[in-house]
Amino acid sequence: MSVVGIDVGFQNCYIAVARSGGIETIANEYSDRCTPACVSLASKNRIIGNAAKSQIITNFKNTVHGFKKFHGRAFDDPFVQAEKPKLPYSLHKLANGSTGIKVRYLDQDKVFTVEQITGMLLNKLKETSEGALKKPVVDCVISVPSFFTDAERRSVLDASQIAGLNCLRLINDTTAVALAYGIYKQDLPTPEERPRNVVFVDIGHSSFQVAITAFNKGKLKVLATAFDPYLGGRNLDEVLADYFCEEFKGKYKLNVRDNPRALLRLHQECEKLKKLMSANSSDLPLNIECFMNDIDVSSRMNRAHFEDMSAQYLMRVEMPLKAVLEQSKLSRDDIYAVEIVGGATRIPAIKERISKFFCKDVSTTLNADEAVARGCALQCAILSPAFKVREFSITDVVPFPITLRWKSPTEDGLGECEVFSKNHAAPFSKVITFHKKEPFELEAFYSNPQELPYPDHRIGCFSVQNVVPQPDGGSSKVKVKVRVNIHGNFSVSSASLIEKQKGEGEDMQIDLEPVVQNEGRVEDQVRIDGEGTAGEKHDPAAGGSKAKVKVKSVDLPIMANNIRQLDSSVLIDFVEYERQMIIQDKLVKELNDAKNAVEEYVYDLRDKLCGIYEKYITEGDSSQLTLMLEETENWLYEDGEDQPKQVYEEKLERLGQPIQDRQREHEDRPRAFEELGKKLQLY
Ligand code: ATP
Ligand code: K
Ligand code: MG
Repeated sequence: MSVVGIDVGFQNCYIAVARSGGIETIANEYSDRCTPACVSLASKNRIIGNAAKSQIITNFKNTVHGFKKFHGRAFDDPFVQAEKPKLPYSLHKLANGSTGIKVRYLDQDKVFTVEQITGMLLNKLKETSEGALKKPVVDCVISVPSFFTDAERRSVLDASQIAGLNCLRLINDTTAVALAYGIYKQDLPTPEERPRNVVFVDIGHSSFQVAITAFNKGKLKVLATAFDPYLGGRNLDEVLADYFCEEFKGKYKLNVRDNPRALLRLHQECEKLKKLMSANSSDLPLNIECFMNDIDVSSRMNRAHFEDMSAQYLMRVEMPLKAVLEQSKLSRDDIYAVEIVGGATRIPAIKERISKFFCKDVSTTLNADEAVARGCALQCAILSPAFKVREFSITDVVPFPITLRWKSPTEDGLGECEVFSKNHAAPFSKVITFHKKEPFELEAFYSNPQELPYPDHRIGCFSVQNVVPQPDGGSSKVKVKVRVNIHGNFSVSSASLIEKQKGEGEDMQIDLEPVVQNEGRVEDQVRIDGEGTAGEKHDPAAGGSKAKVKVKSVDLPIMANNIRQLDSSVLIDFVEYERQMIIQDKLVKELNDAKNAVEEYVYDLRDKLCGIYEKYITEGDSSQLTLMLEETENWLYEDGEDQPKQVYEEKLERLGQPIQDRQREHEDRPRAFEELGKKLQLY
């Protein structure tokens, strides 16, 4: 079993694994621990991660980045529509209304779903971790923003399945950070003592999240979360880019906005400049050669000016901090530390504002880039039976309250009940009792549409089937279990009908109204810690009546409708399609390797002919060989540009032949030849 944690950022992804005695952030094939969230589609293959990032400019129409927040969103979603004009690639409305990404792939127009694109990225990260662990990777934990709604979470889970991953938990970014912070702390208060309250702030490229977490020995409990889902480092890149666009319009008469390639380059340069300004308050240059219409552009910027222009964004830093503190009902004095992570917390003006709000220096004891991935890996280790970690319990919160609604014989014909209040503990299950004579529907939705960073507050519809009246014609007691699971997804997870046995009934009052035993009755709350114990029910109400009356419980089927998730048949097709694309990529890689081997051989032998082989080869032979190498090189750029793998392999063999022949002729087999012989055997 693999223990892998994946931080899928809007811009940057990190992987941490559990390996001999610890959690380790691992590097990819470029020796880079950061893998850009970037997927480039080409005429023969896909290019993902670091190599894709370098395609952003050259193949901008088919290089997909900045797609994380399209998960679970319709094409007509206001957020998607607002992003669309800023993207260098095209979006496309899919038949089911969701957001598709339109690119050229294998010389054809192709529309991918966002689940497929993230699936590609996750597959790349999976391969990287397999390379590091030297074994297949299936189980993992993946991070999501704490403000992701049901639909967005389901969409990320679908993506993980497309990549062949088994996601044990979608964990909120800030919860992962809290785990990475707390699990190794030796000096946490005992469970009887007052907890240690720590604030975690994560500001990345696209969003701002904050959580207040209470720690005691062996456990962490998230008290509250808050966010600005639309505030991150990228807003500040845009501020700079907007400024320079205007400046270049006047100074160089350049309309940068009309040139996607130039605009992308400007954005990249602005991001570099922004990072430089974090460490340097003096005037800094911006120079881009051959920027547009063969013109070199240059300008200057400094921190004070930058902060001035960014005021509208910097102003927003305080709001989530205020919200989280209020919700937690703590005062500033109750806060032990404010830990900051995420790239954008390196910006001095942002750091200052956080520090000023809490009247405390911010702490940077965690690795700002890797803490989320490390927390994910720790959570994976905790959930994995194959791995031993210290006991640590994690209680997260429900960020947006959830309400159930049903038809009822009341005045307005509807009954409703908020089943999960804001910041309710999660994962969690509750049992609700209804009195019904026939099958009924429960509609689930987020209670406060106005606070939701998502345009549709509906979660789904759950119909409880096979409900029948009691033999005497009265209503049956139906116990329904609602649940926010380990991924933060809501469902009506089970239902059962309580059949009264003989010996009671007539004298019992039948309530025609659906009765909801809500939160007020603590004994009806059932805490579920993991997926495995879902079947367990602790219901003293039923237990109490059992003493007097015999009851039999019959499980009822539940049909879930309008849940925003890929159909299982579609998912199966996507899994298969991903597999085909992996094979295609592998074939292209092998082909490229075979071609590169010929090229390398040419360069290598040419070097050696004027080097170590010089004294063993006659001048005639040498010039004959040199000619042959030259011919091969030309061939590689012309007819040999695009050949099947076999052609390159044969070519390499033929190239090696004359050397092998000479080698055989040579009596005392000098070492150089022996080495060469060995090398040739490799092919
Ligand atoms: P998200 O969390 O929104 O999904 P992410 O996880 O990909 O995004 P991070 O890797 O945490 O984001 O942060 C990336 C952002 O941080 C970028 O906007 C980057 O420019 C910015 N950043 C990184 N280092 C610095 C720095 N030294 N100064 C200013 N900004 C920085
Ligand atoms: K990240
Ligand atoms: Mg992040």
